[in-house]
Amino acid sequence: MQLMKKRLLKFRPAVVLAMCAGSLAAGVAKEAKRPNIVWMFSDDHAYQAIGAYGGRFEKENLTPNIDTLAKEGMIFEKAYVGNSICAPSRATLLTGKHSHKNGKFDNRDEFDHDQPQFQKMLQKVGYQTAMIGKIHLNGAMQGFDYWEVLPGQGRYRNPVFVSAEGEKTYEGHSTEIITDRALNWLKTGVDESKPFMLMVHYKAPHRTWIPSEKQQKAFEGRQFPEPETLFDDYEGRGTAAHEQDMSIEKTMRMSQDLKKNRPDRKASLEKLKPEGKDLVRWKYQAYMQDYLACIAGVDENVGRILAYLKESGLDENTVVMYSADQGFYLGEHGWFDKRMMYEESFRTPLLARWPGVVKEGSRNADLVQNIDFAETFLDIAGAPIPADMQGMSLVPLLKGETPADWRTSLYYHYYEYPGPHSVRRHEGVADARYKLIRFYGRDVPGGEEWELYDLKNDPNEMTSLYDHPEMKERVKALKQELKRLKEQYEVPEDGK
Ligand code: SGN
Ligand code: CA
Repeated sequence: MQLMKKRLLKFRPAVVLAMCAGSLAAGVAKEAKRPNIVWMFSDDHAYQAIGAYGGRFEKENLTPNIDTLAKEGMIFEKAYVGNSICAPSRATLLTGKHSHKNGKFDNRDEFDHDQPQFQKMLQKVGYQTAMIGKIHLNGAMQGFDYWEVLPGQGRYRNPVFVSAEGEKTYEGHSTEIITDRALNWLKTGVDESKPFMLMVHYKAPHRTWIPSEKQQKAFEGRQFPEPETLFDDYEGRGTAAHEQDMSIEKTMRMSQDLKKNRPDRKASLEKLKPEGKDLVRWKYQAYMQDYLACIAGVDENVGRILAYLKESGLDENTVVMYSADQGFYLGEHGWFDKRMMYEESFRTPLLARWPGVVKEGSRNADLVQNIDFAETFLDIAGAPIPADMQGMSLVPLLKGETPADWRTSLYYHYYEYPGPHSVRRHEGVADARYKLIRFYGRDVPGGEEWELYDLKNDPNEMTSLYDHPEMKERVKALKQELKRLKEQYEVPEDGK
C-alpha cells in the first residue's frame, strides 16, 4: 500500500507536465521562471567543520559563506548518505539510487554512464546542465551540455581537467580553478533563454589535505579543540571498530599527510619532540590545520560564487545548495576517513537557499538521504520523476511542509572490503534515535556481528547495546525494519 502510494505520487509531476505540454510553446514566459540550480559539493567535508552546524569549531568562524546559506535558507540536521565513500556517493547523486541499483558499490567499480541520470532528464525538459570539478567516475559524462572534470581523485595543484574536447592543465590550486571554471561557464556559457543546473564539485578537503599557500599560512600553528573521543579504545564495540586502519595514531603518515618536512612542522617537531599521546595530539593539530585550511579555501570560493550570483541578479531565481559526498572523522574515535555507519561519516552536510520558497534561517530535522538529491533537482525543475528512483523529493521539506508519510528510517550499506582503511562490510538501519548495524563477511568473527546504539543517551556511539536484555524487543523491531527496507529498496542478499 505504501509502495503503491509512493509510485502514484512519483507520477504526479509527469501528469502535471503532460497537462501543460500543450501550452509549453505559449509558455515561454512561464518557462523562464523555472529556477536555476547551483549545486556546490565538496569531498569529505564533515558537518562538524561548518559553523552553522555548531559543535567544537563553531567559534573558529571557518565557514562564513556557507553559514550565509544557513542564515538565508535551510540547514538539514539529519542528512545522511547510503554508502559513505566517494564514487558510490556520486553515483547515487546522479541516479537517485542506492549502490546495488546503480552498480557503483565501491571506488573501484566502473560506473555505467548509459544508465538513467537526473541531468539527462533535466536536459529533456529544457534545462542547460554543467558539471565542473571532481566527479570520480571514469569515462565521458553524459547529460551535461558542458562538463570539465578532474580525472579520478584529481590533483590539488595544477589540476588536469578532462572534457569532451580532451585534457587541459590549469595552473593554481584546484579549489580556485574549479571556481574560476564555474564562473567562466556562468559568464560565457549560459543561454539566458533557459534555466540551468550547475554542479561545482571541489576536490578539497580530501586527503592529503593540501590548502592553498595563503590558507596554509593562515592556519599554521593554530590550535583547535580536541574531540572527546580522540583516545577511544573501542571497548564496547566489535571487531570493525577495533581493526580498522584509519587512526591518527597508527595510519596517518608523517610525511604525506602531516608534512613533517614543512618548515613550520619541522620546527615544531624539533622543539616539542612529542611522543605517545602527545604525538597523537600533535598529529591531530597538524591534521586539523591543513584540513580546516582546505575548508577555509572552499568557503572563500563558495563566497565567490555567491557574490557573482548576487552581482548578476541570478540569485533571485536560483536555488543554491551545498553538500558533501559524505561525512568525515576529525579525530572522533581517534580517526580520520569515513566508511563507517557511525554518525560522523554516515551524516553529511546539506544546506539550501531558495528565495521566496525556503524560509530564512530554517532548520529541518527530518531524515533525508543522498538518494533524495536527484529527485529534488527534478522536482525543482518540474520534471517527471521516474518511479524507479529510490529517494523522495526534498521540495516539500524546503517549503516547510513535511509530508505525513515522510520516512522514519534509513538504509545504509558499505561494501569496500578488503580495501583501504580496512573497514569491514556492513549494512544497517537508523531511525531518529536508534541505529542497528550488521558487520558481515570476511574477517568478521563468526561471519556477522551486530551493534546497536541509542543516540539519545550515547551520542558518541561508545557502547553497543545489542546484547543488553532490555533491548531485546528494540533489536527485534529494528531487524524487522531492516528487512522491510531491504525489500523496499530491493537489496539482494549481502548487496552484490
Ligand atoms: C585515497 C586516500 C584514502 C581515501 C581514499 C578514498 N589515500 O586512497 O585515505 O580513503 O582515497 O577516498 S591517499 O593517500 O591517496 O590520500 S574517496 O574520497 O575517494 O572515497
Ligand atoms: Ca569523499
